[in-house]
Amino acid sequence: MKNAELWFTEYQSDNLSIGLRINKTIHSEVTEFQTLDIMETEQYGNLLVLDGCVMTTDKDEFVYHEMISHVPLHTHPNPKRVLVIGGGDGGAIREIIKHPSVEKAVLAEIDGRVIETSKEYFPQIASGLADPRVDVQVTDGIQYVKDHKGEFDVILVDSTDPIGPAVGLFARDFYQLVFEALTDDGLFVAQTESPFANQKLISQVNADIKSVFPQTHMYLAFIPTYPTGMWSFTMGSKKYNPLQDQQPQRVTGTKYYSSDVHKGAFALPPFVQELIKG
Ligand code: AG3
Repeated sequence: MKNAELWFTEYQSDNLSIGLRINKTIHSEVTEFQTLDIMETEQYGNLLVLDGCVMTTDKDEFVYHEMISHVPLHTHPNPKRVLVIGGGDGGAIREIIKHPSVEKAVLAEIDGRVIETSKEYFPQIASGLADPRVDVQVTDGIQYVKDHKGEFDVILVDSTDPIGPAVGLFARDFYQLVFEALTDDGLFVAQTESPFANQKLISQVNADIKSVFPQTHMYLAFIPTYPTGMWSFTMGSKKYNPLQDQQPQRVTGTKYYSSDVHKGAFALPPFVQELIKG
């Protein structure tokens, strides 16, 4: 017989949960900002959990990290300076530095423990953090963008849900600061939750980004371990349009991203269009 049945459950809402069978808990701590747990799951390899929410797993992380990175980086014709806010596991950074044009990638993560434990237990995800072009800053992302006006071609907001340390990253004032931290033709992408589970939030975020950026575009990806599996990302852009200005694929070996997926990701089902039509 196998060992006793241990399950991790994320309660995604009052009425919804996801369960993953776990072999063991590898690490658990309460950091200055949140609870942090790492478990070994039967289905998806190692699992990173912050404040009870699935952040990433070894086996499906590629979807999220490729899609949050390669869509904006194949929209901008020549991205040189890129900033990631949050994203302490390093997955977005790993994808960003695959782009030959990138000269500098800054990670602004508020919780240094996420970075340290990811290096230890998710070495393939955190691998890019050691690259000489990468500047790791353990700092508040909001303060970081305030202090760096006009510096970045692309900014990615790889945050947790809008609770705890990430609340301020889902606010109009923050999008304004992101706008100001970008170059004149810059663009940004934020992870913006599930069109099934977070409808109000998506409508609000879309309206807020629209009020700051000349262009707002939403796209989708399928992420099996996130609430409902259907996940949205929202791009605010000063100049480039992700479809009209789409660049030929510059990175090889992607498992989810392709030029066709890039195009297709912006095709939104009518019920999703409805959420952002305001
Ligand atoms: N950032 C987005 C996680 C949101 C998932 N929400 C949830 N499980 N309720 C993930 C960080 C990956 N770099």
